[in-house]
Amino acid sequence: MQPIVFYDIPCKIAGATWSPNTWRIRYALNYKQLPYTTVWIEYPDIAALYTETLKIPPCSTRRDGSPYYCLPVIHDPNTGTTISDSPIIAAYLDKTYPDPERALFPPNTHTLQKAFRSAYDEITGPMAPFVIPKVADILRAPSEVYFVETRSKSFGKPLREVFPTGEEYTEKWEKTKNAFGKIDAWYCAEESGGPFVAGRNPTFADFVIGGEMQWTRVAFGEDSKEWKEWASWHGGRWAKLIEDLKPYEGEDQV
Ligand SMILES: N[C@@H](CCC(=O)N[C@@H](CS)C(=O)NCC(=O)O)C(=O)O
Repeated sequence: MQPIVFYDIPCKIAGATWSPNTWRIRYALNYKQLPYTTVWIEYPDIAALYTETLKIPPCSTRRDGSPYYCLPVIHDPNTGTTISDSPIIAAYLDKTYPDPERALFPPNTHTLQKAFRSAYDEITGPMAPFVIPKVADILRAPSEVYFVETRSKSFGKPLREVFPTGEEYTEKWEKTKNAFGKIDAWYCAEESGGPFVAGRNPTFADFVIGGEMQWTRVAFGEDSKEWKEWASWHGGRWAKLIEDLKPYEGEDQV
């Protein structure tokens, strides 16, 4: 099998990968033991990757109607397929390389996992003003400029002013902890038999949360006050999740 080409966004921390959405597919490729090589693309070059290099349609449409070009994207030279959007990529990998022992979507879980992602996204909003401003600090120069500009626009104020301070910090941090408390309560290891959402083996749902935990840890920094607290929440569930997914991190990092 020829290696799959996996497009990811670099950062300036040696050996670290940070993007929550690309982590989903990095984990998936490693879990399914599929060979791949990473091609690193800075944010401002993603649009040209779609329109000029790969000639594929945009991943989706932004609220203002403009095309949304984003990563992850994969090109599979074995089938000639080039696709974007992590759930679609994951479904493609399961279909093209079926392995019942390593299914991202075990039988009949597509709908449940879609509902899971939607509920997860609805609950975890409060983390955004803490994590997103920190991402700007870890990006390389061309991506940093793009990121600060686009995220300032979406927050409606300069990104440097988004990170909460004073009472707002305490209140929003508590909200973030409570949001993850709700997710923590979803897990029922006694019934499912394992550390993961569906039990003993990880599924795409775990790669969604695992990707966000990697994002959070790398953006805050391992030794930051924020990550140390976060890692201690809910019996250490979030740090343990990263640990449990370690076998699927792979070695192909910047
Ligand atoms: N629905 C997409 C979302 C991917 C996404 O938003 N990726 C971010 C990086 S984490 C991106 O490339 N953003 C491009 C931009 O902000 O211009 C997926 O699940 O793959």
